[in-house]
Amino acid sequence: DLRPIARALVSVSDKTGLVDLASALAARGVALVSTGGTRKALAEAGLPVNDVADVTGFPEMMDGRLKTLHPKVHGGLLAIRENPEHEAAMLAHDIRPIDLLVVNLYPFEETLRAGGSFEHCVENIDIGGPAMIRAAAKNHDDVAVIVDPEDYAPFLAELEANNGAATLATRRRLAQKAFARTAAYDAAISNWLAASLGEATPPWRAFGGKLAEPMRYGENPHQSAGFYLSGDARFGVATARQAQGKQLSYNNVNDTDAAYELVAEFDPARTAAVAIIKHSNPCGVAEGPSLAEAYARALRCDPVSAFGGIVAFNRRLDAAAAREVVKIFTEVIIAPDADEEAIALVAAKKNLRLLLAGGLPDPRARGLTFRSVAGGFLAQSRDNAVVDDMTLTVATKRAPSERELADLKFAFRVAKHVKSNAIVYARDLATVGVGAGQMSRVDSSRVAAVKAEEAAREAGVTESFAIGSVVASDAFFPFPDGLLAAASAGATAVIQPGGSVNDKDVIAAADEAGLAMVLTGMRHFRH
Ligand code: 93A
Repeated sequence: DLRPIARALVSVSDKTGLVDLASALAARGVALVSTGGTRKALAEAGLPVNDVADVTGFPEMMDGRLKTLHPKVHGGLLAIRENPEHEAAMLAHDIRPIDLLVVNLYPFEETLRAGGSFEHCVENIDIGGPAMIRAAAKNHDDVAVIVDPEDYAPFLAELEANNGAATLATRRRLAQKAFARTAAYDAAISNWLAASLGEATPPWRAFGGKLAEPMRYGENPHQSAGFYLSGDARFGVATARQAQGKQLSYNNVNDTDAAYELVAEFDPARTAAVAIIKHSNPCGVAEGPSLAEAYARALRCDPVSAFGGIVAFNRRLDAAAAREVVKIFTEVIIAPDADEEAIALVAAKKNLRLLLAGGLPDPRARGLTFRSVAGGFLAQSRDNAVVDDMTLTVATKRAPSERELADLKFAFRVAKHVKSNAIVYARDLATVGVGAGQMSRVDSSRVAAVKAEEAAREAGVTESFAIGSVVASDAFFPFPDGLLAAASAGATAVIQPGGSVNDKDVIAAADEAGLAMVLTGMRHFRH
């Protein structure tokens, strides 16, 4: 049985919607109590309202710093209604219950935004308001608390539907919102004080971040940085431990993350796989019968760029693979685990960092990713789409051969982890040319083709590695040019999302060039 609201304390700085709310409450016979400015606004609207000073027996004093901080107010908010002891205390001290609290706080954030002086900001720190809000929210079993004018109308509708009472579900929801408001309010005050003390308040505090590792510097030496653990499983849980090597840098962590997310696309139960990353883009990815062989094939794609790279393995690192990796300067190795012998081989390179993650991330796992923008941040769900789950449609007259199809899937898997515009040439389950981060898709196609030629030259082969390859594009070809560039470089099959208004022309051009083309219906932009 819900008790109708009989008495409300209303104390608001933002008077939006105040008179409408109070009129509706008064019409229901709710007795109103208010602080100075609020009381004045209600009296001017012709509404019956009591002054809180008459309730407390104290005048507002000290520039309004003391208005509601009194047992007659807080007792009325905190008393448990069906508790004999509380009831006795109320009786003994002439405390009357308050069933509804409507408060919005001194505009501290607005004062700050308007560039108020230090003293003016201090004066706008509300003390009595948050105290009442927290009291009422704690006692939401008996009291409803409203901190946002947006909630007035729905609340009145609720009273209408429940004979003047609010349901427990509503009171609990309002209590949650009330605590969120006081938490945000106090955070704004503490951030402002920290800034005034010359301490930067890191925004990751907002995510409950915990400093895992301070870094010497950020992306560049003049930037400061740290690696934080999010403290919220929705952002993923970092498990890697550093087995050896010097301190990780900001770029190391960023690139290692990219490397490991990419190699995790390859199920270790099916195949060994290796990814070599530079500046967060892969410069070589390959599957193989063993990690050592996969590494050799990945390295062949762009041995020049691989220098100083990050190497990720999808299986426990063995000695044969470790022996190959230490031959060239490498910044970081990451793997789920490592053999004793492999660890010893890596240990011979004092600076080389070895991270053991314990497991692989699940590419299909849901999660959130963030990026900062001026004045805020963007959040989005993780790109957890996997080519094996996509419906591939053959768009051309020629369907890909079995071998081409395997390479197409491989290439699309890799393209997901290449910055857009992404073009990936692959042959025999290894990348042979990667075009990343170009502003036009046709440029990415050209870059990837050049890379495939250079890789062949490095290997002492005259024919471009692109010949007989397949090509993946992270998004549709808007025109036939990019596709034709791939065909003339030597690719025989194409995988891309499709969905361009020019698909017809692009498909016709593919047919003309004898290409087999499959559409995924899903794109993998990555910026
Ligand atoms: O200065 S306070 O922290 N001291 C108080 O006891 C107190 N009680 C309510 N500020 C206090 N308030 C705040 O006054 C409320 O949170 C509200 O923002 C404001 C309403 O004042 P008025 O009704 O005079 O406009």
